[in-house]
Amino acid sequence: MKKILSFLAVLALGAFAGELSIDKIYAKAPAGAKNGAVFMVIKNNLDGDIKLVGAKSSVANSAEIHTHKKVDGMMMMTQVDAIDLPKNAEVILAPGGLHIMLMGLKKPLNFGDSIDLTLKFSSGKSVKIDDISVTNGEKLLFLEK
Ligand SMILES: [Cu+2]
Repeated sequence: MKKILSFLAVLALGAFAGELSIDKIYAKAPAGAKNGAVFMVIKNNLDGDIKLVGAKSSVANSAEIHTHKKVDGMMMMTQVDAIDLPKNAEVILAPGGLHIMLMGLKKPLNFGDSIDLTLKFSSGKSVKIDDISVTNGEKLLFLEK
């Protein structure tokens, strides 16, 4: 039986009716790495569009929103200002694509650790998520339902 990152946060954000759900959230950091990454699926069931505009975690000096872009035939990570979360859309943050980068880990993340992450949205609201599992990610079938 596979170990699955089970986590579901349902968030009511600001003036919008409805909710934003965050599912399948997990963190990953190679052994000894200075930086880590957090992945998740965000579904916008709010009445309007919203953006994810920032993040922070107590385990890292800062957190940035990253994506991957092909530069000279190689996939490179680049920072972006925000992630658009259109109404009714499901946005996937996954290895090789969008992710939250934990910059400057204060201590190494180990398999089985839990970390926190605060997500900041364009509505001005922030949401803190605790107990995000650290996995090595390798066996993770991220899109498995
Ligand atoms: Cu990154």
